Amino acid sequence: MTNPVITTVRDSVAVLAVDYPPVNALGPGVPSAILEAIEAAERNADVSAIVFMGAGKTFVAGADINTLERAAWGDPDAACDLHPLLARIEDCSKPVVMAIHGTALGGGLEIAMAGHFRVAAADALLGQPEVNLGIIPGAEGTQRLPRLVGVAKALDMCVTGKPLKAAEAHAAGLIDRVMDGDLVAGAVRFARSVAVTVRVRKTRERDELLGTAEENAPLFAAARELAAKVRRRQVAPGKAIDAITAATTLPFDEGCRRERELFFECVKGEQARALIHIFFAERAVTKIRGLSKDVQPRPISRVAVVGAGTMGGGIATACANAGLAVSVKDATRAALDAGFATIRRNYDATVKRGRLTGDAAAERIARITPVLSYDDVATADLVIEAVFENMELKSHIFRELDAVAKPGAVLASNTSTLDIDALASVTSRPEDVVGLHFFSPANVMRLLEVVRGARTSPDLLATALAFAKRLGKVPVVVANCRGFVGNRMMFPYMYEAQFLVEEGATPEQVDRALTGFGMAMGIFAVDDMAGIDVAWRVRQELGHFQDPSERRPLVADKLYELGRHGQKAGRGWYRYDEQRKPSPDPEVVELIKTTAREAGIPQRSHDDREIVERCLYALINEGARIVADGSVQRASDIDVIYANGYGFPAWRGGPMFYADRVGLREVHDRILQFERDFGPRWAPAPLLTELAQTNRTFRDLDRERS
Ligand code: T1G
Repeated sequence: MTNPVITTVRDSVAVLAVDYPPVNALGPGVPSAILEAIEAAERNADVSAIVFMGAGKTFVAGADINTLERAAWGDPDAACDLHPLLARIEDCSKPVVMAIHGTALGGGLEIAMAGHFRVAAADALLGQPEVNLGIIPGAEGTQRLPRLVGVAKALDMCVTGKPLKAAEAHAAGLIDRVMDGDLVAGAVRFARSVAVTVRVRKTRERDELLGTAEENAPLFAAARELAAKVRRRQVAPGKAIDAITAATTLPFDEGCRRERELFFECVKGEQARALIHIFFAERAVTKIRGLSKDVQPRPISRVAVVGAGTMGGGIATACANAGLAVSVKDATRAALDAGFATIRRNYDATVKRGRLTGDAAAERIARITPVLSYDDVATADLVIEAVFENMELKSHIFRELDAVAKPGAVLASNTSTLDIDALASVTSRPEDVVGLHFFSPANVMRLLEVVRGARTSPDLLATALAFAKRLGKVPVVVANCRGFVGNRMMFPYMYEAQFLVEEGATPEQVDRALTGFGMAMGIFAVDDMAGIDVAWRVRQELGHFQDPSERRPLVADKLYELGRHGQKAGRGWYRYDEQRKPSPDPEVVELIKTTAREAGIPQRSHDDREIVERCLYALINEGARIVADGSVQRASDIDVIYANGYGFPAWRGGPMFYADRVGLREVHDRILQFERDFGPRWAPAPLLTELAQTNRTFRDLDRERS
């Protein structure tokens, strides 16, 4: 291995650059190379100070998550101990200046905090994102961070995992200076000046911000509340709080030992496995079989959205937030005005919540141009159709787009159910057509299903992936199958929940069991939010329940006919007050009972286990069919879809990973039992049977195929 640390000397300052692409993570051999470079610079009589930085696009982005993964799966030695390195940096007799650009995350920030000074480029990000991986900072971050930024800020950073921008980090005391201009030159100048004038302080000896027990008690209580709110049911945030508590009550070395214990408790836990799985699964989604890295995406600078409704407005907002100029077209002035007013209202609400300044909101709104004609659409590099879910209307629009769009423009549809190939076929350029299935609210939800048509060209696909990244979304490429992937799986899950209530459970009991499992929302609450009418229409579009022998849910159609269309109507499966707070509705309970009586469905009680198993195994069984028919490239793609678009708890790793962890044999046996009890809708997916019988997991399958 070539030395991952490059040392150069500039004006008697040693500049140490970690060069370990792609993100300078602390892979095997990197910490020891840093340590050796520090010692060599300390020994070098021509060097008066040291600048430490990252080569390429970033500072150190943290511990190597590959080794953490190995540790999580049973090899605790894989998680390297950075203590000797950090102590060596902190005890260095020459000032060590950390020069940060890109991201200093996790172990990267922990190294930075062991330095004597920190300077950063204006666009740098600094954070302890370990909770995203189900773990806590494991290299003394919980001990040094509160010593630099105080207990409250350290708690916030370690519980939310959110990084600070350079200016915020400066205000918080985490860095000494934000550098304009050339970072290395600035850092070298800074190092030369501190080498002669400033007494070096070790972070571990700075105890003045640690507060008293009395001062800290309410901070810890608030942090636990925050954790319960933003990271419900997750173990790591509580352990991070425990570790920071140790920082305030124990001497530094003992605090570090306590942190290490808590770190290993997390690493060995099921949640770390699941969240690390999601981390790599999210990075795998853009590696598309047959799509070479050399395929260049088409440049996108102007976007046009056709349709100013909820989805169109959300997509336009997502584009404007990403700095793109976007026109929104609708057919009538009234529709356009209404759509634009909603966009404005949403921005106002964001400003009110303090998430955006008024100026920034105005700047973003100014990027959105409402238009009635196709003139602006004609100059767009990417057109996203987001009109009402109706084939005739969408085909009509695609014909118009084909006539006006410039050559090479991407023609995308935001359809959630319709056949992309059928839409492509009405144009003279099917290779330029792709589905971009956004999830509502489109400016918030991270998931983007990229629907690859039979003739979608490779560079168009690469363009869709690059565009998604630009919007900060997680794109998952799916085949043009009915309902695509997320919804195709959601329907059996939703129907099973409806069968459960028709057999005697109540919507709130089912929802409680599902949120108890960790789902962000119960399925009945989801149905009410998305609209009972929307689900009804999708059922018609997808032709569900055409086979008369198939058991079909009965109550949903009745709710639709009664105009109980969900939240927007103030009533659906639940009743909603002015604030859209749900409460159980006796009328619905009665309707369910009557319907079941008329249909002769026997009534009984259900425990939470049965509810969760029936709903989730319906989801997983369909997922197995999807993997088998190639509608996704890997099982883990489904996990990414469900964790980012359907409120599945990421700390359970997504539905396919969850099935693996339960054990595919057990899942399969239960499904066979359900088949005996409830009939052929529960026939196990052949792939599930195969994996269960050969004692393999979906994860094994992904590895075999990669
Ligand atoms: N380890 C190993 N590989 C990593 C990595 C890491 N820390 N970070 C990124 N990669 C790989 C990633 O898999 C992908 O690989 C490539 O780099 C580019 O990533 C002791 C316990 C840094 C902001 O959580 O947030 O430190 O797919 O596509 O959009 O307390 O990656 O190309 O083969 O995401 O430019 C804490 C995680 C670790 C940072 C860059 N650190 N990474 O984003 O590129 S725990 C993190 C990120 C820790 C200490 C502990 C992002 C990024 P491939 P990318 P990007």
